[in-house]
Amino acid sequence: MAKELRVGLIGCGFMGRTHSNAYRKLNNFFPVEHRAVLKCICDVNEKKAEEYKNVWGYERCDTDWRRLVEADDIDLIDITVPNRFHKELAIAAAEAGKMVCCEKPMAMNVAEAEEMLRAVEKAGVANMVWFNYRRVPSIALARQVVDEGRIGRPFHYRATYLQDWTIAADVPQGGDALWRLDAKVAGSGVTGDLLAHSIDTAMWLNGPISRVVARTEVFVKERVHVETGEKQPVTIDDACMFLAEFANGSLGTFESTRYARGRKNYNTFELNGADGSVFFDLEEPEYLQFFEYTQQQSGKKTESHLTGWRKIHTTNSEHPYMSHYWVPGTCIGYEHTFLNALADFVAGIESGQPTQPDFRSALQTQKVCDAVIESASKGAWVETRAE
Ligand code: SOE
Repeated sequence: MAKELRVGLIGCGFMGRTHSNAYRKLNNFFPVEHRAVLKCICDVNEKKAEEYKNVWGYERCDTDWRRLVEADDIDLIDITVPNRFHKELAIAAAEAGKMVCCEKPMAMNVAEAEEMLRAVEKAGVANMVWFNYRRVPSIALARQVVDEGRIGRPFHYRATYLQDWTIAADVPQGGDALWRLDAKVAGSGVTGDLLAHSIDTAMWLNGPISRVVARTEVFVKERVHVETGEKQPVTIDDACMFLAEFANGSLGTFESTRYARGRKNYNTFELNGADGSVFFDLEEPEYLQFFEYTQQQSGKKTESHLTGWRKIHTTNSEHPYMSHYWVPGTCIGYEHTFLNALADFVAGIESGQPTQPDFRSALQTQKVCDAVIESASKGAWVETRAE
C-alpha cells in the first residue's frame, strides 16, 4: 500500500492550477512510493475554492488557511498565493510540522526569505521553491552538459525573459488578477517575477553571481488601482537589465521586460565556454542547442568542416525526465515542468537527499534579486552575498 502525501494547497490562481495538475498526474507518470492525495484547497474566495475543489478533485475546500495549516490530515502545505503572504504561511506551516512548497519568488525580500529558511530548518521539514524551468528537459540537459565538462572555462552567460502584457496604459494594477503590478503585494516587478527564474537557472548552470549593476524602468507611471479605483504611481519595475559577475570569473547580461511587443513568455539563455556553448529558447522548449568546439572524450578539436550548432531534440528516453513520458520524438510541455519538479521533491523525501532548489538555495536567488533592485536605485555595483 502506497504511503500518502496529503496535500493542502493555498491559492486559486494560475499557479494553483499548475500545481493541482501536477499532484493529480504524479502517480500516473512517476513510480514514487507516495501517492499524492488532494485533501484540501484553500482560498479566501469561497466560490473559487469550491470551483477548484470540483475541477481538480480536492476532497474539501476551506477559506481559512490557519485551519488548514493546523489540520491533522495534511502532510504538505503548498503556497501559491501572492508573494506578500509567502512568509507568514510558510512559517506557520513549518511550525505546524508540515512540509512546505512555495511558489517563486520565495519572498518579498531577503529578510523575509531568511526568516522562512530559519523556520523550515528549525522544524526539520522538507521544503522547495517552485522554480519550474529547471525541470524543462532541455534545461536539465544543459546542466548535464555543463557537469560533463563540455563547456570548459565559462566566459559569458546571457539571459532574456520578455513579455508584453502590460503595454496598454489602461491595464489597472492590484487586485486578484493584477497583483503582480502592485509592489506592496509582489515586492518587485519583472525582477522578482521573471528575472528570478533567469537567475535561478543561471546560478544552477554557472554558479553564484557575486555582484551586479542594474537599470530598471517604469514606462507607464500611473495606473488605476483595482481596490481604490484611483490612479496611483506604479512602483514596480516594468523592465530591468543588469550586468553580472559570476564567482567563476565569467560575465553575465540579463534583460527582462513586460514591454517587448510580440514576446509572450520569451525565456532564453546562452552559456559560452572555451570548449563549447549551449543555447535554450522556451519558444522551442524541446530543443537544446549545443556547439562543441572540443570533443570531451578525445580532448580533440572538432574537425573544422563539421563544426556547427547541434539542435538536439530532447525527446529520447535518455534525456532528463523523458523516460517517464511517451516515445522518442513526442514532446512534453509547460505543465510537465511542474510535474517533474513535484516528482523530484517526492523522490527527495524518499531518498533523504533534499530536492533543489530548497529554501536555502532559493534564498541565494532572492539575494541577487534584492541586489539588483538596490543597484538600480543607487546606480552602482552591489555585492550579492549569494553562495
Ligand atoms: C507572469 O506573467 C508569469 O506568469 C510568471 O509569474 C511565471 O512565473 C512565469 O513562468 C510565466 O509568467
